[in-house]
Amino acid sequence: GSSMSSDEERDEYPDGTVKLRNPNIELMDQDILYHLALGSGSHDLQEMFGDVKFVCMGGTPKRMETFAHYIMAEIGYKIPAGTQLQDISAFSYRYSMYKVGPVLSISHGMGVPSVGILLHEMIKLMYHAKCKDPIFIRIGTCGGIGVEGGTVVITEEAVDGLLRNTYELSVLGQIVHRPAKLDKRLARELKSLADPTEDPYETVIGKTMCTHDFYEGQGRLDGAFCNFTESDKMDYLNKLHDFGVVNIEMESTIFAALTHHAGIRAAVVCVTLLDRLKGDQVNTPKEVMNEWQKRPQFLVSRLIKKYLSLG
Ligand code: R2B
Ligand code: URA
Repeated sequence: GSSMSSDEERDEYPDGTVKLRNPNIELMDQDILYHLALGSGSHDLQEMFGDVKFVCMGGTPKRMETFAHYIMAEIGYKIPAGTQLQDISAFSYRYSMYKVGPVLSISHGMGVPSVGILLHEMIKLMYHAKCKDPIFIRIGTCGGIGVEGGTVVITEEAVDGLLRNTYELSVLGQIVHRPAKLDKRLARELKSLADPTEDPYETVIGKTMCTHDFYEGQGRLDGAFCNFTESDKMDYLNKLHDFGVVNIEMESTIFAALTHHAGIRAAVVCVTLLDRLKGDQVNTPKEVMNEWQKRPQFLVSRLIKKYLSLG
């Protein structure tokens, strides 16, 4: 897009539409987006989604429904009187998707495989709908490292469990690596929208570690299994801390890698549910956690409003 700096090469058509790096798709007479309950043959995807500018994703259907209603009020979007926001992907029974004008709010489930399937289909949806310069943002939860519960963390770089800035998968029996790059400028812009005097919590920017497991994979002592000691755990978490890792979650590497590969600007904004240097169990009261989960939404809403008023 026009706002790209030259050092971050991304593949994108000059008009801002999303490039599919797969020659097979345009040769197919229709493309079924199975997990979204949508298809290029059964739906007019350009008519339905052509105006989308922001694709917001988060783990749970409830949070993303709440975000859809919140952003609707924030941007002053009106739906016809007497109608309600509908879950567009209800009949997939997999993900929930809400559309509020230029904003999509979609649940992605837990972990790399779940968000990966969704990303393939969302990137293809952007392509079929001919969306221009869409921005993808993950609004999530995470465990913090050395920050208080309720802190908002913007990811500057996603790393895997071996601290590599990459997404690794096997394809046809071979290991493939994709750089887990996020848009640094977008991350800084989000940080600039935090309000250190008004927001009663901190917003920080740092590295995010993405794991394939919540328990052993995140160095927890409280899973069904544990073959390491408390001091092994603390050595590891301290090493992460020294490396600049501020939070741990389960989707950021693939989210960064697939959006980057598709030439889509993307950001990850999560709220910490606890400080992993102090414990493993998530024991904050539900009401408090629900309040905390709105914090990334506030930040992303400020970004969306800023971009929409720029026209
Ligand atoms: C954060 O929270 C979930 C695990 O509890 C997972 O989806 C993640 O990244
Ligand atoms: N999500 C994670 O992946 N880890 C945590 O510790 C909390 C939420």
